[in-house]
Amino acid sequence: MAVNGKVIITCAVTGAIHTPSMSPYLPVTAEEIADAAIGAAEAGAAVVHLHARNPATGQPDQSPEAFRPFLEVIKQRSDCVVNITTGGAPTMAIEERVRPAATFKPEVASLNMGSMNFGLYPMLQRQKEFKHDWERPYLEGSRERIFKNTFADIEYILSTCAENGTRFEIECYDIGHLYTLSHFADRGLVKPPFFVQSVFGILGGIGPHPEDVMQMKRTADRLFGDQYRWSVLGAGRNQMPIAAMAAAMGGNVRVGLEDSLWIGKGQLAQTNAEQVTKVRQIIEGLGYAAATPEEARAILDLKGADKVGF
Ligand code: KMH
Ligand code: ZN
Repeated sequence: MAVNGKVIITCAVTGAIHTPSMSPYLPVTAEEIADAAIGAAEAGAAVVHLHARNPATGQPDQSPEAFRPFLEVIKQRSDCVVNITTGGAPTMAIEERVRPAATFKPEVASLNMGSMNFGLYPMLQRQKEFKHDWERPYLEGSRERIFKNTFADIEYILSTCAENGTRFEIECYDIGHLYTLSHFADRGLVKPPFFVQSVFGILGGIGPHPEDVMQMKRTADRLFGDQYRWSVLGAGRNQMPIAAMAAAMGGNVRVGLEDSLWIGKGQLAQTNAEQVTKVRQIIEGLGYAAATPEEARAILDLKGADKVGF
């Protein structure tokens, strides 16, 4: 499935799962996010998946104004594919979540394929001290919070971005989400090739067992045949094992501090680029090569960096 032996590495540099007290290396300011994205691209990531944070508190911030400064810098300094989150954070309303993608019309935006529990609270077991007031309630609140992505929410994102030529990183946290994608494909609301990002190891979604990875791929193969491009991400300590498993099966991979703060057991990653370098070594060890941004654009049928709104 790796097209011409090329594997697309996506790097998700900060996200909305981890909080600043968990790692001093988590990018927070626009400058840190831009540097992290550019460093990841230089290390071999063809795609950077981006969230924004409040520079003072590190709280997820989905205002277009928070995205603009790093989008402009990344565009000046790198030809990587920019992918803007529409997931934002589970605390946000759908109208707020779609605004950066609607405003900046990126080549790729994320699209989450189902409502689910999204358990961040187990991280409270190792994180006892917090720098900012919002962090503990944010993690604690995930016990009863739903990451809401109803059919209407998905339709709302698709229709809001419909005229922009943006394609989607379709986040599937369970087998059922593949069937939801199939439903939207049948209705003609998403067009192939589908960039399916299968997510393993989030508490509330499918687990990280090799059988889970296999079943995700088998089901996607059956539903979409050659009409999709498969990518995986493993949360936390599952990041590299899942990437290795999927790369060996011809899949594409996602790494980055959004998904895991670690580079080894008990060892924090100091940069996103470190994780990209590590996964690139795995890919090259298997006899594949990291796709360049231009190769990724061809594989995913993207509109091109000259057609974005930033
Ligand atoms: N945080 C990841 C598990 C999004 O931004 O739309 C999935 C994600 C969601 O990246
Ligand atoms: Zn994300």
